[in-house]
Amino acid sequence: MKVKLLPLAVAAAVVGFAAPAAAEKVVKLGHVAPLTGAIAHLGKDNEFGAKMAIDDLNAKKVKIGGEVVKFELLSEDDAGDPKQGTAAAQKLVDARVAGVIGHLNSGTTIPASKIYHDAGVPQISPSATNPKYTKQGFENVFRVVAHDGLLGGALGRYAANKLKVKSIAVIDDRTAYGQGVADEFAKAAKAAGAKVVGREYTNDKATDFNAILTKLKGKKPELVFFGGMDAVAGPMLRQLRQLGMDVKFMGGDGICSPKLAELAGAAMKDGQVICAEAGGIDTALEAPMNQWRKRFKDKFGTDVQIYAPYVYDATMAMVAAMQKADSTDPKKYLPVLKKVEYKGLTGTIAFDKSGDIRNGALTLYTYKGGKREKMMVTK
Ligand code: ABU
Repeated sequence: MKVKLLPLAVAAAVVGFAAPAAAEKVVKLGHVAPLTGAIAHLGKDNEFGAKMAIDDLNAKKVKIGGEVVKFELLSEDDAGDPKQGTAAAQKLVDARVAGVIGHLNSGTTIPASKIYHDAGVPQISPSATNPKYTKQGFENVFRVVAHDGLLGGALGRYAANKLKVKSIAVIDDRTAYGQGVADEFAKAAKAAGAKVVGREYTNDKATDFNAILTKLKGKKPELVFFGGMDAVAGPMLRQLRQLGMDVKFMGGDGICSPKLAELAGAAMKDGQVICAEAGGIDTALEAPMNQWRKRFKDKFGTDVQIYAPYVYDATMAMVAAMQKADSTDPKKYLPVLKKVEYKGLTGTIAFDKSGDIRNGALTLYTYKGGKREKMMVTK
């Protein structure tokens, strides 16, 4: 007797069981940030941005190459340390990720980029701002925020032209980011007529600044600029107050978090601190951004710190390029990513020849009543 085989779906309907869902193709995406240590709150912020993007993409059941893709996030902790950064990069390359969103710090992003470059893995940093990252001639590296040349330059001009300060002291934490942004700030402030009366150095783990602040106090600066992160800036603000130094305090995106107000406590006076995020949105994008921030808080139980929306957009732009190329193979989607024009939460993600964001904006903030307050968006 000849047995007639029914297609599986028909057979399932006949005998009353559900047919298995169409097979999903798993595509791994890497994310790296410091998830431990003094700036773990910023690393978690970035990681949550990546998780939100992956969950949204998986809910949409994105089809690439005729298959539904299930994105899997491989999130690594580099603790903000260059050596751990390269180890994390190698781990992701070995796991055959299709792309990487990260790292958070310039000091980890730059050395890790060589590993991704050699492996042909596209990398988008959502927050590393040192210009060197995109100046290496690597065709696989991108950044969705403005670089330190723009950031430090705008802050330097603001200090001299708008705040009209004449004497400035500059401190940096000797990291790739801190040193770079402080140099750019000093260059722009001097060009705009201010005088740098003192230059001091610390490190990204320091908590005691009495020696350098006492030295600077003698030079009577009207403003102190700090190139470094919020975890160091907070205690520095407390010690400035203890020393009776009534100065304006400026810094780049690394200090520009809601957490800074908590770290500085009552030592931070209203309007004393001015910082800039290396991104900014037009008024038309404010409502969707606010809705997204609410969704973020509902999902993770915490407010956005700085760059979670940029991580989200970086992930979405990478996947938009995969969809357009109809492939998750880096060789096929990288050329499309170079030309991507993804309309995201933070604006249009499109890159220049070196991989930097086109038309990168900056947002200046101050703090009042312990809350970060937007002053202006500038391009
Ligand atoms: N851009 C500020 C923090 C990250 C970094 O560039 O090191």
